[in-house]
Amino acid sequence: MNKSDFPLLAREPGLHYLDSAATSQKPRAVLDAVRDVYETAYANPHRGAYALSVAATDRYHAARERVARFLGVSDPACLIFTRGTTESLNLVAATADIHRGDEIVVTRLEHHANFVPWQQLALKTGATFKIAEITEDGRLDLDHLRSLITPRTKIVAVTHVSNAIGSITPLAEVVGIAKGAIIVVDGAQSAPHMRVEFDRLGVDFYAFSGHKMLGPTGIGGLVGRRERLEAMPPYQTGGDMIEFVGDDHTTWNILPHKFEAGTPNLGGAVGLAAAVEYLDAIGMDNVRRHEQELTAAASKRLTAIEGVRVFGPTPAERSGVVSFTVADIHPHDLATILDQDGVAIRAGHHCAQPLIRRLGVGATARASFYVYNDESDVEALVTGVKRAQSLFANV
Ligand code: 7TS
Repeated sequence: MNKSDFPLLAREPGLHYLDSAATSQKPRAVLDAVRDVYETAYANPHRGAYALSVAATDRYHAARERVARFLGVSDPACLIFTRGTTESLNLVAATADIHRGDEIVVTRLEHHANFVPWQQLALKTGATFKIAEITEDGRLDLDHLRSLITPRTKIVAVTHVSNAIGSITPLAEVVGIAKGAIIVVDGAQSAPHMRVEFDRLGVDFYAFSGHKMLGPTGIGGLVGRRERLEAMPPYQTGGDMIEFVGDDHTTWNILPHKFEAGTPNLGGAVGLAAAVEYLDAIGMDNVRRHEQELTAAASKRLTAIEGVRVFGPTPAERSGVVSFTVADIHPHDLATILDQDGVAIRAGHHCAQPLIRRLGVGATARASFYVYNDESDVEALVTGVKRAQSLFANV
């Protein structure tokens, strides 16, 4: 956990990057891996019989196997590479077998990417769309979720970790409550920050984004249970995903190719494999512990400031996110003032408008931590918030 592994952070020693929930910085190992594959093994995977294309194909497969191992997926063919969480969730929603009278349950904690596709599918099909609410401290209300589940519940879409307030969903309990339904997990904020073993989760689908876990943009994935993936129709059609194309019909390639139409993102996949290698070298339990320490310290120090309200459950039940408001200062103004101190946070609704509405605020300020953050970032955040208060006190 060394800032010097991250070229951008090393170049900008005055930067306190606290927006890793939006996207993470990249270690040199990832940048080198991407460059290396383009310089030494670049051709279109699966296409050519020539040695270079075989090398590219091998790199692509090896990347899939490496990422699958990181996520506890024993069958790498069940890991579909996509552009990221948004595409993965849209893939599941677009191919889901949903009809009028079926019921879809989402939660109040969802990012728009795991809310809007289901809402729109319900509107299109005539299915019923239900929202499981949260407790006062911002955790999924399991009793309310239980009350929504009926024999007609086909889909339960739930985030593993809220990007807006950091709440961690107890997936084992959700699985117990929602048995019989297809459980779709948004893992965008869990894959980067905690140990995830898909095979043990008991869920049907798990979506994640590479760029939030030290990898490149434009790569991510969907992990699914084999029987579910086999039963689903393709999402996109075109090159590579076919077995046979007749004049009047087409048959599909085997997994994972059935869901990977078109030229794959070789550089992205190789970069993501290097990212998970880097995370594994730290150890995901250490990543989680480190973030928890910083989150707890930041929450404690911010809460001690008059006028500051921190959202979400206790740091132990939260990932590395501190979402807060400061009385009489709009989060956007706060973010602008912090930026003058080199502190980069996000302000707004965090693509979770249904949740932010429920919290009764228009927006929050959000600081999010990752492997390269340390106490100096917490210090800069707290100092910046105090400076903003003194600036506003004088207007
Ligand atoms: N789901 C969650 C929980 C997320 O946090 C995000 C991105 C997405 C889905 C979408 O991921 P993408 O890689 O497909 O864009 N979250 C944020 C955020 O909190 N600030 O900027 C992006």
